[in-house]
Amino acid sequence: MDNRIGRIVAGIGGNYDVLLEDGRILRLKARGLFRKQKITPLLGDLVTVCEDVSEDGYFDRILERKNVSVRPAAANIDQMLVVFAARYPDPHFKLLDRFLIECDARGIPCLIVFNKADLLEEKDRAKIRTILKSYEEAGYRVFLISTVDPDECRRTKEELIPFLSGKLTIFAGPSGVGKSSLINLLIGSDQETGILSEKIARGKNTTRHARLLPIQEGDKPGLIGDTPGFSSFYMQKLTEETLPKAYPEFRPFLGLCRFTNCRHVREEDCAIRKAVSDGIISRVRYRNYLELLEDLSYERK
Ligand SMILES: Nc1nc2c(ncn2[C@@H]2O[C@H](COP(=O)(O)OP(=O)(O)OP(=O)(O)O)[C@@H](O)[C@H]2O)c(=O)[nH]1
Ligand SMILES: [Mg+2]
Ligand SMILES: [Zn+2]
Repeated sequence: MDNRIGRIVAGIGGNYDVLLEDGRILRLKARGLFRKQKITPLLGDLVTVCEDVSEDGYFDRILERKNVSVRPAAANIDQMLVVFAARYPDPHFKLLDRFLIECDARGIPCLIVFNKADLLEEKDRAKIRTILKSYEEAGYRVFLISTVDPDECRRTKEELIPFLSGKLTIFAGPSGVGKSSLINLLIGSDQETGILSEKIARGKNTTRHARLLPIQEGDKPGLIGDTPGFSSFYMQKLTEETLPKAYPEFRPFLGLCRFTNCRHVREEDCAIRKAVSDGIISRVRYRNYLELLEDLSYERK
């Protein structure tokens, strides 16, 4: 019998595909104490594998997790690559902020990708660039890419691959934005992709199950996770009080408002509002903040 560490790369109806260091993938069952403790194995979990030739293989221990994300559910993530379409479906910035904030609270860094740049008309392009800049100023890496235009494809690969090398990266974002298309472009795989329903420009949830795939390009091998699209995002780790701190570009101004309990909405001598009108904090991000604040006070009621 053999005992070693592997990583869960997929879960399929009670079985798990586990990637070993030598590159083999075994389909295993879960055994062991963690099941009594109601701990569900997650994508990305490191497990101790028992490969028994006389029996089906299994794993019996889950190693301590570095972090956990809820949607998509995964563990030990080095970073999220959150994908939105620049158009079709139009980007939903509040949803993006919800996602970024929850990841920040969980200690998971995020890269932001806007796909389908080929669909932008000249005037939209300028608009989206301004918005992208506001995310860059907030400290995020932002990429505007396309998976169909050949020149853009080459550039996309060149730009993204160095960031994926040696890491476990989960691709997340709404349905139909091109997560699977991008993964196919990056690793030449054959993930199923789906057309959008025309009327509402919404994806049809083509990817049903999350799976981690090896990416060999770059300096070191990495893993990238294709996941089903989401349409909403519930922030478990956030309250009205902690929301302002969740905006990195707000942090230098917190504590400078006239009122210590300032919510930065309509209060006088508000340092955040001043930074917005001075052009230091972007209006897009501030507007998202106001909407999220409203959502949170509504969710609390
Ligand atoms: N014009 C254009 N279309 C794209 C681009 N990338 C993907 N698409 C199209 O967008 C549609 C959805 O792509 P998918 O890759 O299936 O999207 P997904 O994010 O994996 O969607 P789910 O699996 O449902 O979450 C497909 O029809 C793709 O051909 C792009 O860069 N430009
Ligand atoms: Mg997909
Ligand atoms: Zn204020």
